[in-house]
Amino acid sequence: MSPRVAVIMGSTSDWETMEHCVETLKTLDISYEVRVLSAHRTPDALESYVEDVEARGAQVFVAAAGGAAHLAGVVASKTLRPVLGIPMGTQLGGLDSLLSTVQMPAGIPVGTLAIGRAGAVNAALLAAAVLALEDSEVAGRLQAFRDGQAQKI
Ligand code: RP5
Repeated sequence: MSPRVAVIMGSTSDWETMEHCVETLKTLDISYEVRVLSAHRTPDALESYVEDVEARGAQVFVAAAGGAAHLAGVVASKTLRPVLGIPMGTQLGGLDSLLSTVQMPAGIPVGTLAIGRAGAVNAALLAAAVLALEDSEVAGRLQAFRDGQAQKI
């Protein structure tokens, strides 16, 4: 099955947070692919991957990075698909990553979520909402997720 959501993180050290994104995509039965690629350590591989996974059907990108976090912005520069950025809380409580991800200059947007686990979960839910615009089955599963959440409170 081709991945509808491409999840990219800058380091394996981001996985502890990003597994919450993947778990949420699994809960919603949305196909995904995960890669560790860095805007500064593997820039050529990152560019190739964005092109390749988009050609294979990815509709939404999720990009997570910490520190001087330019990963989401670089991904966004290479695709017209929506890019959701998640700041990792590795240093300075994640404020460095938050500002690096959210403060994109006008012209290349990154939809930035909260720092850490909340952002990871919400990126999956927001990706689902994008897909749900043209997929009523995903919309139904997203509604069921919301209903279940309301029951649990
Ligand atoms: C970023 O630097 C990664 O996204 C990670 O959040 C941070 C630290 O990476 P490691 O030094 O743990 O590989 O590029």
